[in-house]
Amino acid sequence: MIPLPVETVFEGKVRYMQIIDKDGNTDENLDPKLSKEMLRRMYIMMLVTRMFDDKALKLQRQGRVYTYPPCLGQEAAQIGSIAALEEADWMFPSYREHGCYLWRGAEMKWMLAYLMGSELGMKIPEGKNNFLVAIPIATQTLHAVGAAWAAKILGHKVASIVYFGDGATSEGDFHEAMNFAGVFKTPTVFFNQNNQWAISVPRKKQTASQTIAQKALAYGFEGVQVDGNDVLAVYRATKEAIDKAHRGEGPTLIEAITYRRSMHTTADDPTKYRDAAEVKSWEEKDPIKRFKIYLERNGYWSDELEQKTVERATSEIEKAIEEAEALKLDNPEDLFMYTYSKMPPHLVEQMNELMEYLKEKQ
Ligand SMILES: Cc1ncc(C[n+]2csc(CCOP(=O)(O)OP(=O)(O)O)c2C)c(N)n1
Ligand SMILES: [Mg+2]
Repeated sequence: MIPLPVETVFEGKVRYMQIIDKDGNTDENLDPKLSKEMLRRMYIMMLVTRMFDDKALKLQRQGRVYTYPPCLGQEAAQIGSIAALEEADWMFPSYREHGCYLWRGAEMKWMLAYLMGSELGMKIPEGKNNFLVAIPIATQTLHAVGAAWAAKILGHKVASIVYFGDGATSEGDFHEAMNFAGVFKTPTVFFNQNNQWAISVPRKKQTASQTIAQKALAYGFEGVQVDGNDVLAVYRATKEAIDKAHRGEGPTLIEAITYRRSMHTTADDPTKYRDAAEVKSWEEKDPIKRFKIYLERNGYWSDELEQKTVERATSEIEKAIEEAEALKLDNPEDLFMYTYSKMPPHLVEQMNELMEYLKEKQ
């Protein structure tokens, strides 16, 4: 057989990383040995994310916030990855990354204001390199590659991380972004939260690819699988990818294997399409429980600290709700503003019609 030209030989592989298993046992060689303060901060933020999530869901059920996408079970994937960023790195979220926003200093009051229908809630604090929530699936992957490419051209040591789901990997935007990132070696970390479902479409029907991580190989860069419910493994994989991006060595795709334990959004009923037993099996791999065992074994956590954290977070959340609800959020005209410098007549007509209707309803 005539040998292939060297540049066409393919020897791709995807590695898988886990550090804490489901019973809290640790792989000593891989443990990133973070400081007690950092580990505590990560645990606290995972707990706060879960409490915020639980409360937001309840508020939606009471008609006090609109549609809400829960992140129950994905706390390690979110906090482990975002904790690996430097302040100057850019974050491009989808709509489920409440934990990432909290870690990056977003105020709950504004996060809730957004969920209550105010665009004010999406005002990013000055100097924070956080991007806005992206509802159109996978569009943010292109933004993240663009920002990373700009940083590279400017010679800034800044990377971008982009969050997206398993379903997003079927979108054209994702493939364009991956291709661009590979060709231009942009400092981008593609962070996939493979939570096994895209609304009611299971992962198996989403792609014939055995893993999501291996998609990176086709675009000429590394793909890694990580236990997405293991906060230390997520941290380590992301830190390696961010460091690599900072060194100018190009992009990485991380597939964090996790599970969306709650509904897709509050507009969805998952009991119609998935087994309760499947959900139960993922409860046993709960990311918070596992990390707590690790911390307790190292003497870094106690019931007293847990109680204090819960008390503090409860009052923080209650205060944020009060403040968000006190904001004047009702400017229905805003629906029609800000797209055109001069509003076209059909929009003026629709706006007037809505305002008439609301006046009559009062
Ligand atoms: C371009 C586009 N098509 C369809 C939708 C409707 N939609 C909203 S979420 C979603 C599923 C996304 O699943 P996945 O990427 O796995 O993310 P997850 O919600 O599981 O975090 C779809 C199809 C959308 N928002 N944008
Ligand atoms: Mg999904």
